[in-house]
Amino acid sequence: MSFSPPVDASGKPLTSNEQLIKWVANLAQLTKPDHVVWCNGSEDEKKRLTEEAVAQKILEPLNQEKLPGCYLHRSNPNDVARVEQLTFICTPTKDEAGPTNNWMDPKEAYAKLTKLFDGSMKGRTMYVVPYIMGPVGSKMSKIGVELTDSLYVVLNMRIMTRMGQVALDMLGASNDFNRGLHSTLDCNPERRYICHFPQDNTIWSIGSGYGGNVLLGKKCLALRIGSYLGKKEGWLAEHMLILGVESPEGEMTYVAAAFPSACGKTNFAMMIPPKRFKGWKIWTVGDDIAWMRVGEDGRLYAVNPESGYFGVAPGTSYDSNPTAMKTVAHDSIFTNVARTPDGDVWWEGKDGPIPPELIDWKGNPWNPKSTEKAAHPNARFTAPATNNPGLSRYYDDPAGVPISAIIFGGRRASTVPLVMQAFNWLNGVFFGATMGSETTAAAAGKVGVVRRDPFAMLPFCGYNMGEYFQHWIEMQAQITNPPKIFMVNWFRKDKAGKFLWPGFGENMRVLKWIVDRARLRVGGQETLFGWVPKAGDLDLSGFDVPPERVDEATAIDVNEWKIELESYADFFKSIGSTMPRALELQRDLLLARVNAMKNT
Ligand code: OXD
Ligand code: MN
Repeated sequence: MSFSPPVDASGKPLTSNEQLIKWVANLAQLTKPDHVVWCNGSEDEKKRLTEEAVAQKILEPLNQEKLPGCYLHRSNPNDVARVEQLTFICTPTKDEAGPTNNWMDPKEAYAKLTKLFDGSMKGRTMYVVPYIMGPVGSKMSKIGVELTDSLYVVLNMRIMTRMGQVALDMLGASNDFNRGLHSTLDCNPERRYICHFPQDNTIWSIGSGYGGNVLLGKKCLALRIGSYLGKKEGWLAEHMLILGVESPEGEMTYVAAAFPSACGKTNFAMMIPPKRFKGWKIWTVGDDIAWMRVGEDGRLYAVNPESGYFGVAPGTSYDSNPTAMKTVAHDSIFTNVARTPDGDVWWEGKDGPIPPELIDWKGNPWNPKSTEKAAHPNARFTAPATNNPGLSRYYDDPAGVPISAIIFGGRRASTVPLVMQAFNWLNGVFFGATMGSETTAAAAGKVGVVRRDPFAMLPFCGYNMGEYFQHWIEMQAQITNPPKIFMVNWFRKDKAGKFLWPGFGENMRVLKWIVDRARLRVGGQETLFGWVPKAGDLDLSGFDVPPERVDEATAIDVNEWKIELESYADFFKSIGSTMPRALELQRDLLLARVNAMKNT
């Protein structure tokens, strides 16, 4: 095998970056592929690789009239989701990874995985996938190169990142790139590891072919390594959507929001305001990840490092998210959805009647009497951002968009009001650090148990969680013109267990209050825990929910909050010695106030 500088299919050199070429050569020597193919990201290359994927039965063409440019992939049934128990942060000491991460000694991890990678690509092709996370040419962007033996990964990375020559050009001769190595190996959970080496800006992933385990730009680089780099370099890598709210007068306000999985982040990022909000428009900048830096004007600016959506298909419909349905209608890859006899896709919660016969996600015949789901609950679509009819025209802006409000949310049946604004930055960090969500029937274990998921980053923070909290606290010194911080809860229930708030497009009413608060032009009611809208502050015109229910959704119950605050004690303790005192004192102060109130 030759390791001379790479050329593309037409013989044109792709790069002369010696460090990169040497690194690829070393890993090719280890993994021993039959061929090494450097990807340039061109349309021709996409066509050729897609044809190869079809020939190898990695992709199945769908009905090209109904879904032009769309393909179906069925993963190994043992490989359908991120594997948190097999995801490791490999830092010199365990304390650097902290109590919320699995830790492995870097020497041990390299030794163990080197054995597994040895010869892992024999008989296969190694694809060299250079990519940019973030807009081309932005100082907020980062470059990665993923070496993979999976065509599925290449074609997904092509959608999810700015991939190919553009990344090599931006990298130039620099050695500053994330080094990613991935092999599907034999897709055996016994030999599956997702290892991050933050100090080396390196990710090694083996034994899986699915989503967040293998599309290394996404959770691995943009969040785990990204959060580590953010701490080191003074910025924030967050599990947040970014959207722009445009008023009928053309005023634009940008908001970033963190919600744990299954709380409707993609829906919120693509929201269609209800009829009452004629002339209002929501523009999507991103649906999953935000990288935020302080600009010269002291404001926080955000870019979406991704260039596509890797969204959960089940539950997505013209009813719940018409924008997403339009976005996935062409040039998209569907993973583990069901297929109709005429080559359309289907999943539970899609519009229209349930088809009488389908091929399920495992490739078996399915009918409505079948006891198993037709689509896997974590079935996904991979769609280019540019397909989104509501894509912000600033989504690709190297400067990012200025953030006026940050929202933290969770799924809570009680206690947490529909919306509440923090008094100040530290109080907002406290909101983020204490975020929680109730387990649903979809997950194994007891239903309705609150799980703490600070900043929705529990599985994605690449270093010690207490130090991450501290980093958020310290960022205040840099952000002289900070966004306002809010907490929301669309999922509060009444005593009969019914949702008090309809959610979806109606969330625009809450968003409008948030925008108006951020712009200091609407009232609010001070409570012990933050500002909430008082009667008349929320725009409820044309709303068919009775006002008493809105009052119930926005109410603060001091007794519930006492239990809530007390419940933080164990969680804070579990963070250990890095838990910032400032956040513990926030809790103590609130509890003291609650107790004082109860005694009066
Ligand atoms: C995702 C996740 O896939 O958060 O975005 O799990
Ligand atoms: Mn996510």
